[in-house]
Amino acid sequence: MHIRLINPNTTASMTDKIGAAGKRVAAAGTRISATNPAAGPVSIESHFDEAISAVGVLEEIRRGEPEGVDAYIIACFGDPGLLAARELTAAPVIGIAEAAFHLATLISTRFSVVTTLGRTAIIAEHLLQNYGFAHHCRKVRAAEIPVLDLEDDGACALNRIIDECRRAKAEDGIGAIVLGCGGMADLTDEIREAVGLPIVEGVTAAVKLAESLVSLRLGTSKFGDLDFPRPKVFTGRFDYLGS
Ligand code: 2AL
Repeated sequence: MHIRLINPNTTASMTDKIGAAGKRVAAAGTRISATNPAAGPVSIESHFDEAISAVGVLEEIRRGEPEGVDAYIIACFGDPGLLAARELTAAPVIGIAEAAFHLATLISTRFSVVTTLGRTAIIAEHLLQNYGFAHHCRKVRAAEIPVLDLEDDGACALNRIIDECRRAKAEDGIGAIVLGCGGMADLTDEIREAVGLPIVEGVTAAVKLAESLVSLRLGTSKFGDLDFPRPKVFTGRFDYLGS
């Protein structure tokens, strides 16, 4: 089976890291490919960044369809464009935040999220509410790391994340921690060892969920709101999206 990881930001080094993390956990026989949009923000850390990146995600889904991709993963913790992406394909589409939340509830009764910037904590909080996980999550914490520092300043960023995870363990009354950024996909083992709690990371969680859905022949339902969009004309620079 072919799983396509879509990094919604345009930083190729992060796309490579996300692809490598997916390959590390993929089953024999699973092909992992990783892409990012050609245009858009280099990192996603605001509602504006998310809205722009969602268009890039949808373009990547459209590119994947003729290639016969079996499942897609949206590898940014805001899950930008998730429901719209599901409309464009009959394959499963999984966001890394929803994947991590689902797995965290299977191994703990309460978890906290450790994300990048305090400013983006609200995005995770909205997702927890929308997905129905809010009462499983004690706290969304921020290590106050800009996303691209995960690329440029790995050691310092790792220490700050570990410190925040240790505070979560000491103060939140939790059994597990969810890492709140696709750019943290390579840090899970070091954080788990340093903190001594189960650490749920979204890219790897989503790969294993995608493999499960494809094995079970479960794709996005085309009955109801996730059916393919109704054919219509798109005007101006979006005319290529019309049919
Ligand atoms: C993210 C993420 O996962 N990738 C990105 O560019 N921004 N979200 C986050 N909260 O840091």
